[in-house]
Amino acid sequence: MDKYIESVYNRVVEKDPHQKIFHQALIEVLESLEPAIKKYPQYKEYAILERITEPERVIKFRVPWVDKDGKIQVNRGFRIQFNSALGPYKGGLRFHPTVTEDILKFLGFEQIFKNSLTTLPMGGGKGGSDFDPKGKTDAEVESFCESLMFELYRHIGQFTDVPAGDIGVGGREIGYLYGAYRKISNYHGTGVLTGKGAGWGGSLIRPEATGYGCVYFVNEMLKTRNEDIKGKVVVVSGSGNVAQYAVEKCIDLGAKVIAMSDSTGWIHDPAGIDREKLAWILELKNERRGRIREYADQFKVDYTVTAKGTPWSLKCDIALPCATQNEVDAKEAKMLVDNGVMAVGEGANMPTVPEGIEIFLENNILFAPGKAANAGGVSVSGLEMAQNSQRYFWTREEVDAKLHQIMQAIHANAYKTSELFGKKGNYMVGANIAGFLKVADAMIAQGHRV
Ligand code: NDP
Ligand code: 2IT
Repeated sequence: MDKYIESVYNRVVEKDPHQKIFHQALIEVLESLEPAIKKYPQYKEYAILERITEPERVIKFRVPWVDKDGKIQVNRGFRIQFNSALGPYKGGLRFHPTVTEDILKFLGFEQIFKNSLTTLPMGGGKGGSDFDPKGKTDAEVESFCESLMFELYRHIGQFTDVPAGDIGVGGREIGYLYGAYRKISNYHGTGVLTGKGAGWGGSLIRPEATGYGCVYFVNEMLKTRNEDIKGKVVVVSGSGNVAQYAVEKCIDLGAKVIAMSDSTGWIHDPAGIDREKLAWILELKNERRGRIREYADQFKVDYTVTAKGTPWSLKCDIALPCATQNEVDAKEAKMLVDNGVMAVGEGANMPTVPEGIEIFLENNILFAPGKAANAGGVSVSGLEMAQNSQRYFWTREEVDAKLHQIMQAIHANAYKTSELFGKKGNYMVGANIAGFLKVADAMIAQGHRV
């Protein structure tokens, strides 16, 4: 590794030695920036890497709330305001028991480059809590969201920081958060959160955007090899927001999805998940908040618990990991390659371990890194902000067309940049460098204090 890049990496590790997931995200980006740092010495001169790896602000706070038995519970809330060179901090909130400052720094760091790629004016941030919404009543979730907002409200705003959803935060949570924000501030600031309901300032297609965008990106990659997603066999992990709409778009474009999962296990439906079965899954997951195992009982297909393997053992043309970080290990990447996978599109953030990415790249698999492939979600969040600013809304068709256009632009930019820096077709290098250049140039232009 380049000495300068190594010194930046070591400095971060020495300061926060326990933030392993953040270090993983960092090394992936830093290593691929090497040709850009060599070509443009000004980035070293202006200490861009030293600055960009340090969040502008980390907010950490107590969130007390009342459970269904009237007992007071305490969780921890966070907001990492990582970089605002391109616009207000923008990024989701994650509610999951594994949430720590480490996880949110990884996600916030990735978000800087992802948001830069979208072409829209958004900085990077991320937040959330170790609160576990699973098994909680609506009233408990409401109590928690309200308490979180009692602190968060003073740090956010349409020109400051605009949170949205991520794991464990969907339409229900955004509703409670937005209600609390309005009540506290006496301000109908629709641009303060995205992922709102379509009737009160939300954008059409925002729920679908990440999944749809991921499939649009994969299809663009396939085109470079004169292929098309139509007729392809697809394996999807997860069964939450991103997975659900990735499956829907696959069905729309004529592909066959044979598997989905949750953290306890996965189903294998060789006949393919059709529209009717997908509607059943949406009701199961979004209304009844049940487990994917119930699909196996309902449609008489195989179900395997996670402890006994993952859907990556299935033969498929396309793999879409849409659950969480590090869910595809090196062994599983090898299995996918051996079984003939053609393309991998990361709907989730950093779902493939570094050795897994190496295996895909060595084998010339079309590999779309999360910060490019899943940028459709935050892109439509940006479009939601644009609509809010206009006090207006666009039709489904208009938003979907803009989303499609943005995903094509991200693909073209990542591809062109990979070629420019001598790694043609390596979308990881292309996306990292393309995302970085815009932010780095903005930081230089705005002076050494940003
Ligand atoms: P959801 O909460 O809607 O769904 C998450 C899914 O992943 C569930 O099926 C969940 O299973 C599974 N999952 C979560 N944690 C784990 C784990 N530790 N091990 C195995 N499975 C797990 O979240 P989203 O669909 O919104 O997010 C999925 C991924 O996509 C995340 O990486 C997120 O950062 C990323 N993303 C999301 C965007 C969005 O707009 N929502 C935008 C861009 C990226 P279970 O129910 O059992 O927990
Ligand atoms: O990881 C992500 O890009 C998101 N969770 C969506 C962020 C957003 O602001 O819409």
